[in-house]
Amino acid sequence: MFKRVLIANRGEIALRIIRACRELSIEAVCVYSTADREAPYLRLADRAICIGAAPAKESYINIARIIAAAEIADADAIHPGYGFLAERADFSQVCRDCKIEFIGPTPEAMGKLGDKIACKQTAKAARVPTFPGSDGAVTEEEEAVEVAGKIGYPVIIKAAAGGGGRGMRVCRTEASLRMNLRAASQEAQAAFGDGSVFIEKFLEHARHVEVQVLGDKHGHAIHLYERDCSMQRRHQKVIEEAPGPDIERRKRDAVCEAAARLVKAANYHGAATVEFLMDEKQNFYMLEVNTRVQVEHPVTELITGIDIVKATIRVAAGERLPWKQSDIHVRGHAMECRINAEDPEHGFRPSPGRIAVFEPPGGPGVRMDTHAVAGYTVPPNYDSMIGKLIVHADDRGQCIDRMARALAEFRVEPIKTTIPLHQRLMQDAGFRAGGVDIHYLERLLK
Ligand code: MV4
Repeated sequence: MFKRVLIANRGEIALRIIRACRELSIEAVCVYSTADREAPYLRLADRAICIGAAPAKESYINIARIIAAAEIADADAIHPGYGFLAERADFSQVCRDCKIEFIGPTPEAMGKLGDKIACKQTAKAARVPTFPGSDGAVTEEEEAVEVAGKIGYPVIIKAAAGGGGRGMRVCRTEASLRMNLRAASQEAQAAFGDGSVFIEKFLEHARHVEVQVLGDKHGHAIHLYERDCSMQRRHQKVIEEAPGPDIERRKRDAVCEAAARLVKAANYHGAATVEFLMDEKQNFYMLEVNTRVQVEHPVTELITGIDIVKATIRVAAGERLPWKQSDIHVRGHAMECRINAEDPEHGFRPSPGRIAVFEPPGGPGVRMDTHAVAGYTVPPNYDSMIGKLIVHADDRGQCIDRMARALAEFRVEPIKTTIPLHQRLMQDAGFRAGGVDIHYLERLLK
């Protein structure tokens, strides 16, 4: 096992990784930017090293500074968390070159799954369902028109290098496809340095269902069942839950087994999430793979009892996953509300600043993953998420009631947060019924 791990992240996930290291008797070294200098979680690390100024380019995504900090601290490994450098194959490669273990996939596995076109090809070869569409990138307008004619409109143009919904265009007619193709490619080239685009059948009323997977370095991979993340706004998830509401047993086993097959085919180790869209008949189509621990991993931890962050450290150190697939069971229902320092009353504008009152909820079945405390100042430089409220109960109805109870206990003042939005959603009939689609929240907020 590692002696010392450097955490190349900040905020709640840095704290989550510190806690995992503690329980594994590993020393935790944090890095921080000047904007996070006073953050209280840094005191829970064995050591904290300042790596630069507030802009992420000068600190949290600056590979040279992260590696320098790891060398200074003599860390054996680096945990990237999510965001920042977590899905950068070049960073995984630099870690390898510097003989520091990257706690995550190899650059080769990221290449197979992180690029959307490559991932779709890997998926097809592993008999994982994908949307019908172009085989690989389309460059010629006539080729795109031919493919669209075959699969039928509407179609969607996607950037191979895009993510989180950037670089997508829905085309409902041939004229629109012809109009959008070159613009989409130019936009992708400007945004990602890669102009490759592909097209596929567009699904109108979809749910976002994703499968948590873990792989080790010995060719073993298991899934930890699915999460439903359909409650989202502008590609930012708002609520995640597990298991997915009302998914038929057979469909669910099929999608979860497909996800495990896919990561096995890529010789993947570490945590991954395979994203799918699910149609009204509960058919699944793979979208993309996230090659990291995700924000919403705690809901899966609560229903399976598995510590996913500890598992990522153990498999990176070469340990075998101690579970067979048949050891994994789902118990009850879990839900996560992302608490953002944003004002839902005013277009979700960021609301950074000093938190004078911070009284998080507690009691049975309540977990709070946050780095915030009373007196903490939310810096304006990063993501606005200040914590996650996660609850577990015997079934979905009780889980929602428990979440409503926990939200009612929660006091954060004077900054604005998404707590009132979550309170409203816990009383919303459509949400309570279960199975909302990915456009539900945007419709509700109109
Ligand atoms: C789609 C789709 C419908 N049909 N692909 C958005 C983010 C990116 N990961 C893929 N996305 C979508 N791909 C086909 N063929 C609809 C979306 C989509 C979406 C997906 C998941 C969660 C939220 C979304 C919001 C809008 C569109």
